[in-house]
Amino acid sequence: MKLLEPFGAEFDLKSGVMQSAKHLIQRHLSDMRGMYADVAAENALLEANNPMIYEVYTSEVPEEAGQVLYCTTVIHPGRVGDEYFMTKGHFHSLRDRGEIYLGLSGEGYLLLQTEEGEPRAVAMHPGTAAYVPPYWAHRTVNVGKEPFVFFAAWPGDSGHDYGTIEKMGFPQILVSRGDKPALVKNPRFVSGAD
Ligand code: S6P
Ligand code: ZN
Repeated sequence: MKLLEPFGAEFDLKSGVMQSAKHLIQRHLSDMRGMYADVAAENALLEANNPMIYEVYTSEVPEEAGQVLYCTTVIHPGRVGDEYFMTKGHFHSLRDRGEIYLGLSGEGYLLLQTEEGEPRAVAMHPGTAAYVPPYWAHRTVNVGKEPFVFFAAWPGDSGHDYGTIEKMGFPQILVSRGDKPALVKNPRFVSGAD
């Protein structure tokens, strides 16, 4: 067995920038078509400037059982219509793999759901360790005016299932009501149990 060398990776606690990042993933609105509730607002933004919604700095750890993967995610501030910018969201391919998030800067929410569409929401601030238990799909949302930045760590063999969320959406969405975040029913949600 070949041992992996221990190492320290530097990253900026406010911006989330990881110096040694293996990849920088940048997701624009066009990468998540159909995920926001307001179709007209989505189309208008796509035509106007197709904004960058979020960025992920990924580690160089191999995606194997026994390893612990980590990354930082930066969700930019903004909205599609009333709905705040968010990540695509996913289940882990191996459903019994959990995850831990640590809020670094900005204000956000972790939205979760079970396979049956049971929803939960956890507010995240700098210093919040938000726990994603096994079997819960997860998506993060920036409800503030600054970038929302968090660190994540999860088992190396988890994998990502985006397809199920592309079909279902999440039962709840976060929208701006009087400049404050409000959790409301997602009109486009398709229950997995149906
Ligand atoms: C990975 C973990 C996060 C997300 C990242 C982007 O298991 O949950 O690192 O990958 O926040 O979100 P998404 O839904 O596009 O992967
Ligand atoms: Zn995950």
